[in-house]
Amino acid sequence: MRTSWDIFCHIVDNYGDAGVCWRLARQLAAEYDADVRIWVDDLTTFNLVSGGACLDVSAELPRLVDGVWLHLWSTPWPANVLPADVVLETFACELPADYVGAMAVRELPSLWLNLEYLSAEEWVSACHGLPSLQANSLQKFFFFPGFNIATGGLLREAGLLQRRREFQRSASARAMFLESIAVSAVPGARLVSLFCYENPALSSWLNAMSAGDLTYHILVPEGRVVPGVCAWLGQDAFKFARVYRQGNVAIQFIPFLSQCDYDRLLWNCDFNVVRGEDSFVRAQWAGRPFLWHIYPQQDNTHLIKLDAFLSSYTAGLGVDEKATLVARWTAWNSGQITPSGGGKLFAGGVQMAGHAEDWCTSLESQKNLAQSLVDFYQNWVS
Ligand code: TRH
Repeated sequence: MRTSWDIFCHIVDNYGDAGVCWRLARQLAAEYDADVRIWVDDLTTFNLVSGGACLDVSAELPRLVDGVWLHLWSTPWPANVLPADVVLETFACELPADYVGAMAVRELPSLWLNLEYLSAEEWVSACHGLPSLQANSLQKFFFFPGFNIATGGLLREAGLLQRRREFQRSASARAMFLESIAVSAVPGARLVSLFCYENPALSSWLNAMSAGDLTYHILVPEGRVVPGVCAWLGQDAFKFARVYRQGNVAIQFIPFLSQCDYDRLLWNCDFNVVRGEDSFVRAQWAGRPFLWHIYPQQDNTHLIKLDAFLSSYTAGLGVDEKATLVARWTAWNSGQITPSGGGKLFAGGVQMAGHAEDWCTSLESQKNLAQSLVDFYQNWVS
């Protein structure tokens, strides 16, 4: 019997909530023969991230897309929905009360999991998989993605790294991809993708790169950093495909890509600036040096998360490389001007490129998040 899954996705802001849920839903359906429904409360954002899964957002739902039933999470909650075997409440979104009530009265109650935010902090391993008793006698389990085997792991589709490595070995595949997004690489330039939040220090970093001795070709997908980049270029607006030059920096704006194409962009670039959660993970699977713009939180609590990741990520680096990387990531995330040597910021260097691949390989031996969820359910049932 196929296991049924309901994934509840409340889109708080940006694209990460939709990005994580959609990726996971498709993987469960494609690789684990699961019957998956995804309940989404903001179809416009979801549409963008899912590459147009519901193109006409007003069209009738539910609809089967990539093996997943896409539903609108509407209020009031429809009375006739029977809960699934496994219920994923993502990022602490609150499930409809009627649905929770129905979970409790199933013959075998649903397994209720709260899929948490990603963090490398130490306490995560201790809390992963812990139950919390709810008012209706159901248990809710905290499920933490993470970077070690005591956590639920990271989202990683079957064969992803093999596809990535083949792509990176094939000059023609890389060239064809760039052509498909109307980018012609500037000869001799380091290719960089820039997907981050607004940053008061952006212009100081771009100044340093443009005055440095390396050449950069920076690709900027549509998003929150675009106005800052336009301001640095002295442009009120931008045109896709046009190459804007300033000193040693060439900049091109590109449309928001499908998740698959965004992966290829990361694989193609020598250096990636990523943010939030999902693009941060995909940059690690790309095996290329990167800079993480962490999602800013109140009272700078995000800096604790940043330090936790840095201490794992830099563990295999030499003292100097570690100090440089930590200084740059911390400065970027604190909105400070680029530390000295900023012109080489995105170069990475051979050593950093090797480190990024080693890090990816070390994570590869971990169970992926979808598999961990499936195993958790199997253990719970038995
Ligand atoms: O967009 P993000 O900042 O998202 C989130 C949310 O803010 C969320 O509330 C918060 O909890 C979380 O960060 C930490 O960054 P993220 O997570 O990287 O999500 C971006 C998604 O967009 C990811 O799935 C990749 C995808 N993407 C594309 O599909 N195409 C693109 O061209 C780009 C640039 C991104």
